[in-house]
Amino acid sequence: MNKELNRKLMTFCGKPLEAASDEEIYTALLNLVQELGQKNVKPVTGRKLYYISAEFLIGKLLSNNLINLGIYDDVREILKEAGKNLSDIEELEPEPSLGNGGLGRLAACFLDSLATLDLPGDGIGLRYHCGLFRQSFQNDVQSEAPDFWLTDNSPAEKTDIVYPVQLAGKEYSARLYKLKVTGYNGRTNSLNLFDLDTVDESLIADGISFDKTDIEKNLTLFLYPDDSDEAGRLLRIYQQYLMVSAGAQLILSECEARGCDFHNLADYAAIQINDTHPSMVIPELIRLLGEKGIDFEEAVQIVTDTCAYTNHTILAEALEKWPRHFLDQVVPQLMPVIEKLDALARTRTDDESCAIIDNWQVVHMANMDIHFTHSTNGVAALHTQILKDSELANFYRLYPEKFNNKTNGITFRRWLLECNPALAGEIETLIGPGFKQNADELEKLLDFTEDEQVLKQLTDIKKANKKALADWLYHKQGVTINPDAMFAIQSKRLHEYKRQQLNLLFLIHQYLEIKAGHTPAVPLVSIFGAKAAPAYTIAKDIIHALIALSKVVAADPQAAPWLQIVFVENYNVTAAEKMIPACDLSEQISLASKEASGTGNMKFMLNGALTLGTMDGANVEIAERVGNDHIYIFGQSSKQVIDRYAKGDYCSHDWYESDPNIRRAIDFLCGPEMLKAGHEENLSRLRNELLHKDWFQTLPDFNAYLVRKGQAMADYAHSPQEWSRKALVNIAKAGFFSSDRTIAEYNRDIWHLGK
Ligand code: Z16
Repeated sequence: MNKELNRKLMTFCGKPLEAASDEEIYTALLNLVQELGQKNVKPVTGRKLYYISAEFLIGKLLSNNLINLGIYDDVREILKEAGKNLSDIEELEPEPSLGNGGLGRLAACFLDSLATLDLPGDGIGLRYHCGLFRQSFQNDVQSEAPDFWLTDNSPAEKTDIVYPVQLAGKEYSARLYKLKVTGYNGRTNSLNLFDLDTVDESLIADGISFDKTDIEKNLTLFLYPDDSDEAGRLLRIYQQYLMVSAGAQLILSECEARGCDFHNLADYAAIQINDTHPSMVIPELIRLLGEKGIDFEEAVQIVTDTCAYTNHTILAEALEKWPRHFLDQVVPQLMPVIEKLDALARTRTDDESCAIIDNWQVVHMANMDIHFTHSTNGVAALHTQILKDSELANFYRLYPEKFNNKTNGITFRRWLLECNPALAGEIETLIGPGFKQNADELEKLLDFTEDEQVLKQLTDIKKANKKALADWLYHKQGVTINPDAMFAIQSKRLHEYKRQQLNLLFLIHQYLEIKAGHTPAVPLVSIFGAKAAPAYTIAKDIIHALIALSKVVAADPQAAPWLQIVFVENYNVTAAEKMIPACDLSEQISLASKEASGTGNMKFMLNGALTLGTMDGANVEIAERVGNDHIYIFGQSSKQVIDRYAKGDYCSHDWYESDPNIRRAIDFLCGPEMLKAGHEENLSRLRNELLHKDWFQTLPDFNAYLVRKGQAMADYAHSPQEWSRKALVNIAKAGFFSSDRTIAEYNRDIWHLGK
């Protein structure tokens, strides 16, 4: 194998490896991976899945492909013999950040698991020219720049396949690009990405702003352009329709080629609608089936049997609704269909809250999904329960049989084998390689919970990962952190419901306690990674406050040895792969009921961090599996939160008045030290928000958070061995959170692929 590989690489390089540059080797490796992946393309029989999603946060592909093809170690050795370093070559690869966060990364994990489980399942999405913006801190405030990822040897291959798409009455040509997705010991599927040939990157002006009216040139420039003005919101509808119309045409033509006569579409295709962004695929398919001569009623049945919908949030702002005149303008050809669907839905219920077009002429995409698909699922047990009990209770009464739960998962290939080879190697030594394909085998690790040598080994691996993170941070940002400290990490999108501000208040409290002579049980390095939506002012203020606080603490010789705060710039998949293996304490502190699932929580657990979290999303299922002695749970329950919202009498100012710790921390935000380190405008806006609004009930959970985090720090300091034992239990119990399990459940209950 080694010889053959070596020869192949040299052929692709056109010269001996020793003489090739890292760029040339990178291109050669891409070719190699593509050629080998191609061999695993398999014919499709029976039903095939199309996972339609506005986001696929795939991250770098090279290493992942090498691992899934089983040649990572061989390639690394061959390069090493030639004096080359595979990680230098990995550095060259641009990261495709075609997603915002959890939803996009979930889609990428699902593609990996589909291919690994040998299931026929492709993705359909958009070929954005720039992924999520590149974040930097200018004057300690977030600034956004475009993130071009398409290089000359982009792995997404251009095809000759082009579909016509009507936007605002004008015809455009959507071109298909194909990115191969190779599973671990599995098959190769495709991620189908659509784009217009006419899109013009030179349109991008200052930062990430551009002329939003010139559709032909701007349609796929960015992932989710700023939607704070009307032109931006319209652009989002243009993007979505390009994706679903081209996607629907692709699905119909592939099925027809396999013998489908369209009446039996549901025997050939299963379509999963990821949040409401692809919802227009429902009326679009009905419209296209109409063109093939199928009447409305039958088309509705076909589409309902083919499509299923996943809900990823209960936050109202994320459930898309469009003023009807937007749709009239962009997709007039869909409006007659949507009107008929609305009329049909109204024959099934007279509950106004279930209408598709409401009395104010607003079109509710999620309502259309639930009426006209056969399955609606939530993404964690608690989330699905809340959908049934409150958010979608009216729909649950109407269609109880449609509702089901599919708890999220993550691919262990990227989030263990690739990002933490030392831990993966140790696990393999202990229990053999079976866990790579059957994650439940991780439970065999429970045999070692009393084995001191194994526990020590785990501690050493964590320590080495912490040193590697410290080195990486030093090179990237010039900060020096203490690898002997406890590392607590909160990395996820910046949002008030995720409550980075609660962590901020804790850190202020901790600083003030140190100043008062109360040193903590262990030095703490508190690490953040988070991007804020460009128009989300308070989120940007929270970033600013954390950076200002980090400067205050770093400049204080009394506090600096005990507390360090680091905000990692431009958090993305690549950064996550460095940070997660180095974490001791995983911060999952959303307001109970608000985080639908979370998937970072699973990645940290798998890499041997203990969770400090609320009873929210999948944290609940983590707690259930590891038991209360192996997780730090705190705060209000989702029921208490929902009741408090229902009563409507939460007043953060009362908490400020009655609790001296809260008052001290909030006042510090605008005290002299912070004003010297930061900007008054940002800091006082944040203080006012906490004092007078605090929509996500930070203050009622403040003391419980203090106590629980203090306890975690004391435990960590008290016995490294006991901490390591708890970490081992977490790893052993992580098997359930493999996306292989999630995909197997979708297939069993919803898709029935290949049948
Ligand atoms: C997103 O990332 C999520 C939900 C949503 O409606 C839109 C986007 Cl872009 C996230 C949830 O917040 C998170 O709890 C969940 O784990 C993730 O989707 C995957 O389901």
